[in-house]
Amino acid sequence: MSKLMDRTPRQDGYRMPGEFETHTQTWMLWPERTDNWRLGAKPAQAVFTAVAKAIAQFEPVTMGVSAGQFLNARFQLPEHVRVVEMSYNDSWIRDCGPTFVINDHSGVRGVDWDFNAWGGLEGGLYFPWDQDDLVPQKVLNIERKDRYKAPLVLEGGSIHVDGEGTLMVTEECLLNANRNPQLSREEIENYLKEYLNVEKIIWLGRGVYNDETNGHVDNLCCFLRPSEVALTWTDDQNDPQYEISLDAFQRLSQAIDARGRRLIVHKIHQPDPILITAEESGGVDSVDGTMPRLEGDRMAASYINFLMVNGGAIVPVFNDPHDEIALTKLQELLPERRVVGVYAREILLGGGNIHCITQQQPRG
Ligand code: KQY
Repeated sequence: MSKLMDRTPRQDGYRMPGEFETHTQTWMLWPERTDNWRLGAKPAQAVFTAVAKAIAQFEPVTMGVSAGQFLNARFQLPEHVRVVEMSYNDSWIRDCGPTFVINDHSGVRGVDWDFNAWGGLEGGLYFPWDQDDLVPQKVLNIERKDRYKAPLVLEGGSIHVDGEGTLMVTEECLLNANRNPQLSREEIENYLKEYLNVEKIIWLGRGVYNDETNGHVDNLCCFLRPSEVALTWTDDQNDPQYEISLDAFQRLSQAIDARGRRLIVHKIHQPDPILITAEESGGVDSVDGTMPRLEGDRMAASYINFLMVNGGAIVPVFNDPHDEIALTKLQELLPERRVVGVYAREILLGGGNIHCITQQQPRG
């Protein structure tokens, strides 16, 4: 059974582990809404299948699927991917799913944040989001894991931890008036400390240029291991991303983590600007209240939006000259893992990438 806890993870000795720690599985949600995924979501389903297969080489995968898509997903996915029926509004389980926390005695529990589709009625990406908001309860019920209900709006893609007391976030997202306008920066920090069990919060400024999540950190920067981070970068000083990455680099270079260490910052050069084509834009159903996909809009492409799995890293690639450089560099930086590239333009067209469509469940 899954109990609702009336304390906090910190009070109970639970912490959010680094993504690089061991997982029991990764969760995903099958894409189907046609106002976000072009051509009836068929191209996206093929790429989600490729991502699930890539992850399943390293650890088990569970895919949540609506009743209407159950047979189709079961048919497309390999047998060793577990498929469970679930309702949800869209397939971004990084953001709407639970954040798992662990203790030193093999305990695993989940934090259930409030979810408002990246901004609610003030710039959110779709309406309604009520089923997304129930995903943590459903996942934790299936896994029989106890649940902490955190009293703030937050998406999993807006936090990255080192598992040793340090958290990285962006001001653009966490201090955005469309998330928790009633809370001060200090109150937000206090909740993060309680629910993730961290002591030190590194505040970066803005996220990746044109990121519709209001600058999630998981597209900008991630921990490779404690005290070592990878940051999306561009050498082009005329690119709007340049200032954003430079500011993040400077903040990271001056930061001290929870254990008193300075960070090593690795730059991963972004792909060339990727724009939505007329054909891609034309394949998306137009619906009031859902963010439109317009021809010529620049997408927030970054290699940092990858997922670490047991012994591997699943990295988005874009058929861009920088792909090979990014994969080679990440492989050098992660010698203990096998780096696998997955062509991910279809996920990018939906507004995120591989990290955003996955949620790891740590072993504890
Ligand atoms: O990047 C993400 N974490 C999610 C983006 C959501 C896009 C919804 N259209």
